[in-house]
Amino acid sequence: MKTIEKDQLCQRVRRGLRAGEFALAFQGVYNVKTGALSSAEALIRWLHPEYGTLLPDAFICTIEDPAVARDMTYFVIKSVSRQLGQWQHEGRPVFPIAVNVPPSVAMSEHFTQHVERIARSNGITPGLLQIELSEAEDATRVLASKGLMAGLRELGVQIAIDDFGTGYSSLAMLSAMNIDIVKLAKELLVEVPVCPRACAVVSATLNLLQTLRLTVVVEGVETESQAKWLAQWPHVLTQGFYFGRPTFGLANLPGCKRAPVRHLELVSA
Ligand code: G
Ligand code: MN
Repeated sequence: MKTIEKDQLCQRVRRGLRAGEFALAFQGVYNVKTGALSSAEALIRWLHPEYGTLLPDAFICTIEDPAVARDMTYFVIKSVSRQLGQWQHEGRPVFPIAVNVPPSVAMSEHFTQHVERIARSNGITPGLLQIELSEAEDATRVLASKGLMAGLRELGVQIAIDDFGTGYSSLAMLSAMNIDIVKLAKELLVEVPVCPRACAVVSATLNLLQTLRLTVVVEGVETESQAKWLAQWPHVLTQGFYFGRPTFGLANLPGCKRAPVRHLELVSA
């Protein structure tokens, strides 16, 4: 995309964020064996006045712009916190929700304080938020930032590495002590369980992550045969079309009425 066009799209996205044109879809994360809901991921959608509902592919290139990255991330954190606060206020069982945060935003000044303030002002404990770091080059720098990680961990915020196994994500990241969750890239699962080589890659990775006692979410689970194969690792969590597609509104999330799986401290505003 030419620079001028991209600048215009960036400005249009920021205007759309202010104008309420963006909304969140939620996709559940389920225990592979029991099917119980464990958490969810917030996925942004643009309800474009002319083009209808747009998936991130259509506008995610704008996230390279620091202002878009900041505005979009805080929009998502605020919206998730508000919906969880409302959900909890209605007396429903709450569960953690993951937000995708570009490493540059996670490393920006006062990020931890902003997360805490947004959560508490909506009446939820910050521990209900999970931060997903995409497999970008600078994710490693976030993990190496002791001050940032300590601050987030004190709040009870869990850190996930997204799309593990593709792009910039490396095995070296796993030796960082401060990751809680690893999300396996959906690309790894495409030929499972049909192709023995694909199965060997996933199986070795799951064994390693189990040894490290990390929570694992396998993404892109689309078929029953994939789910059955993954159930060899009974603690594995899964996210994908087989268990549930992204849906608007927490109430439409399959299995949400049977949460919670975890007991978290409930706080008031
Ligand atoms: O990079 P990240 O893991 O955040 O991307 C999640 C994206 O993957 C979402 O846009 C979601 O719609 C998509 N997705 C979720 N489940 C599946 C699935 O089972 N198969 C495929 N192909 N895509 C999925
Ligand atoms: Mn993600």
